[in-house]
Amino acid sequence: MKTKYKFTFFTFFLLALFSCQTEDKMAPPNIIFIMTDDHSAQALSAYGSRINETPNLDRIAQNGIRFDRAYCTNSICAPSRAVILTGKYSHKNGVLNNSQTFDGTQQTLPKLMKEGGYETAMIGKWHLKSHPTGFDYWNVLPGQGDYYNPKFIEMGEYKTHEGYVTDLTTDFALDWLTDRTGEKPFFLMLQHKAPHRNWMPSPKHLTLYDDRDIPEPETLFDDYETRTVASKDQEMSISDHLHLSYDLKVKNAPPRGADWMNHWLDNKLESMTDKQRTDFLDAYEPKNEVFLEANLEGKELVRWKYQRYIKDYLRCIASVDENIGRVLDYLEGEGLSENTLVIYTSDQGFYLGEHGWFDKRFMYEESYRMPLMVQYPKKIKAGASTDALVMNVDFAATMLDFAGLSTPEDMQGESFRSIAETAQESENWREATYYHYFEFPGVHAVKRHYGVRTKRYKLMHFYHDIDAWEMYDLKADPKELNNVYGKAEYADVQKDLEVKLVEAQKKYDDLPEDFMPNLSRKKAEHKALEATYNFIQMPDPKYDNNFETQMSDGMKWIFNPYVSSPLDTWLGFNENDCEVVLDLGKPTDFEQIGLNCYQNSDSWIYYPTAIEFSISDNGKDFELVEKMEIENEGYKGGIQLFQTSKKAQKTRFVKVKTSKMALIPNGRPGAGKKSWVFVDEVMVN
Ligand code: SGN
Ligand code: CA
Repeated sequence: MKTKYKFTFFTFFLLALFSCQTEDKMAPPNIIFIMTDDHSAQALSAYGSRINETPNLDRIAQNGIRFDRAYCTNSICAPSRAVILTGKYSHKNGVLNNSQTFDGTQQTLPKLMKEGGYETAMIGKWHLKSHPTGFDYWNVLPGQGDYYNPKFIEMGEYKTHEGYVTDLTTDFALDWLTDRTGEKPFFLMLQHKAPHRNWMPSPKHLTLYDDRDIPEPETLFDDYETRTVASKDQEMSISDHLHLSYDLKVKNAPPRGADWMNHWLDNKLESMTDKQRTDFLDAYEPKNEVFLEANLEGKELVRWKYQRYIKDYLRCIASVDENIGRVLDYLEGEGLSENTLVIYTSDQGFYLGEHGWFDKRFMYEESYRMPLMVQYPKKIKAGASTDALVMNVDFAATMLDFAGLSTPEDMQGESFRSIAETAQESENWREATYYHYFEFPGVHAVKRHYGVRTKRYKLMHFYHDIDAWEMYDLKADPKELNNVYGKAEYADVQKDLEVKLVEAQKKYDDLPEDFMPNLSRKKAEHKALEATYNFIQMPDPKYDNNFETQMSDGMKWIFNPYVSSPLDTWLGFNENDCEVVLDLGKPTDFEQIGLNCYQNSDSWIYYPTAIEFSISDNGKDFELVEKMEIENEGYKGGIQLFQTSKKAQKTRFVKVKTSKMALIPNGRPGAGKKSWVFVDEVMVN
């Protein structure tokens, strides 16, 4: 009797275990990770938006769980993407700012998914410069991508598509989902460019909101009292930094011609079909005429700019909402919903006029916080929400966990699967998030800073060219208008946050003083450090940056803390090509010669189209080592060292000559004008 009972129980136990395992083994969830660009939680009705409705996106929260305290670790595009792909902070994955190239050879989430048996795809905005790795299929926008008739790079091949970017991105995703064999579970990263600056709505939504005013945020006219200089010195204010033509679509905003940014909108219009352009101008021009006529000033002008900005931003979101509705409908129609984990998020938050701003970067709530909604009907209860502190660095571990795959030791994020499934956090879940923003000097002039946030408080340290602290009691002051750092009544809280900050920096191995020198004055080692040199063609005096030493002083970094503008660390060539001869002083063994170049195609700075590297014993008769042709993939920004192939050789003189792009091509900022080549440092190794 006893034996029989034992046997039955044991069999039952085994069977249960077996069926459990086979169920999980046989049906790991499909995963769709949907990420928009710059979509703030304030513009989602699931988060109680005062300014718009997002019925389709809200479905995800209604079907699943809404995270109310999800945060990014570095509030800017490429870095956030790199964090999500690697499950590691910026200082570990190598993308500290938007100008760095992602090293696609490192361990990433898609690679682990693929190894774990998933069919993987990446469609939409990528923005990491190097081509995607770890995906069975990829079709991505080059750089930021265009709203109208965008180019995509499909598995390495450039193709231009007629249409609107949010529709096209969705079409490509649905095509991929439809064409799969279905033998494996899928992992799809679907990443929309919208609603990124310059906020160009689809033809369908051009006049949406024309019949109403959008409510203004309470802090539109913030005076930054009690805050440090960091919030006063930024360059992302609605009043001063939104461009009337490019950002706000006032085609004939004065002064025409004098302001080169006017060309940006012209270029965008030029790239449209006739029908698209007519619809676009018909929507804006009558309103623009009224605006120009009114000659607004002061607060009235700011209010007008806010309305134009926010309406265009929300119009872009309306298209995202409809298109994600298509994806959810597809899943439902195909019976895939039940076993598909759908995650909706954005790379960070965004200012929708709060503090008088647009853009992101600061650790203040509006740009620090990410929307995050997750549905997976099989495991996640509908209509749940949580205030657990989660971060984008946790996403990779969480998705692996849902997929039943293990998380590598060196990933820094932690899985929040059980929080998603139960809406409860365990006792030892984190008490504080950790943040670190690096891109300064840089566009929008937001100072470098790091900080911690608990459920109630936030401590921030701005560093680099300042040393300034801010602290907020988010319960008493959710809009972060009252900096309480150093206030006696908060002394204990401050002490506690300071301890948490040190702990976090230790835990994530992020010690600001460790990497600062790398970004600044660390000398590169190479064999031309002592070289003298002569320019055969001279740099343009507009950027007079030490012609005598710049090319061989071992300094080749863009982010130089001792200068105000990043361009000040480069030599610029506009009329001429860069042509320079270096004398190494004596015959020198070398394997490679290289030239470090900078590109920022928004500022008319392009990589050369070719570079010739030559050598000589006497400084007169030069022999060509290599002529390097440079194919420019997608333009935009970056720093690259162009080097000859490795080969043991000897020389005393080295000549480097670039071939510049003649005129900037149509469709690019500054089209038809001369381009610049920016170089810093000839490297001999
Ligand atoms: C561009 C934008 C900036 C924006 C950065 C970074 N200017 O430079 O406003 O902050 O991208 O955005 S624009 O005139 O080109 O639109 S990010 O999403 O890539 O981080
Ligand atoms: Ca972004």
